[in-house]
Amino acid sequence: MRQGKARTHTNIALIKYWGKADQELIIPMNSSLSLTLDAFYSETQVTFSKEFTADSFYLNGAVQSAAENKKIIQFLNRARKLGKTTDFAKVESQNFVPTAAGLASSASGLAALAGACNEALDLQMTPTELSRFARKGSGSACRSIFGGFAEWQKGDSDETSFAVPLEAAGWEKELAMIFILINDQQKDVSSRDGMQRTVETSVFYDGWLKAVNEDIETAKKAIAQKDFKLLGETTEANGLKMHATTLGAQPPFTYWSPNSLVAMNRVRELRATGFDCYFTMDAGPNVKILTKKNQVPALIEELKQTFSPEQIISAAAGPGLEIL
Ligand code: FM0
Repeated sequence: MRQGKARTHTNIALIKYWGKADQELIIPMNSSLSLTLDAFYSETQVTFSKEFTADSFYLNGAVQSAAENKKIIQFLNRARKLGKTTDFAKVESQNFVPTAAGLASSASGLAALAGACNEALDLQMTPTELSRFARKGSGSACRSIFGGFAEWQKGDSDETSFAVPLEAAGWEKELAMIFILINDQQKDVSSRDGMQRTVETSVFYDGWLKAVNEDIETAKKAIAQKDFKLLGETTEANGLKMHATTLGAQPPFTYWSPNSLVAMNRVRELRATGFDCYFTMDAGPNVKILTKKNQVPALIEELKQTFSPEQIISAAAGPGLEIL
């Protein structure tokens, strides 16, 4: 029996990954840039044993269905190949999310599984190799190997597509992200399906590709210069461009719900009154607000006029992969 356990934190993209050039290896169409957070994380233990007769996957103690197992089993197959074993595995994962709010993340889950497999099978991967490995489980997972800011450099092959940490001289510690949880719409198009549909059918996808490289460069410049306004404006605009592509897909779709728009408008209003705050959204209705840590208490007070306290969660920059 061989066992490994790891913890990784969720990351939120400021410049989004949206579209795959290679479905099997998860090579993206564009580079992306994220901030790893401290508030949400996964702890995953994997056990490989000759005694098991099948792979199994438990999330927060509950056995998962075949559909949820698919991603995990495909990933375990890659791990077995690298570790030259045919043993089945038991994966036990805990998601630490402040509320049951649909923030369970494949990014932190698959990154933790990559770290756990590395330990269990003694694969001795470097952080770069772990990022490549995690990428093949879920694209955004490759960025959660690192703390703080990370850039997933798209590359054009398995070898060249991985995340790198972005040095910010500690600036990330001054930043925060406030989550506004919007629960009024079921997530009915997964990020995986949504991005594929967009790449294949959206008449706006070319516009996305045209814009995103420049957004990455601008965001990196903003980080290097500790220019919050530039980083915020670039983040907000990039997220809106990603979401615009979904409206041009066939069939069209959107991740926005009425209350997402309420939250976005609130952020614009608060900005007009002097707060440093910008929003972004992923493949669901929640709105995430990039701000400065020292403005979080006052911002939360303001947000409570529109949203209930349970809908508001704040996070600061978090660490990279930890072996447990
Ligand atoms: O995180 O098909 O990693 O850059 O969150 O598993 O590779 O779940 F909503 C946009 C994340 C997509 C942007 O997609 O997809 C981002 C998104 P997979 P993911």
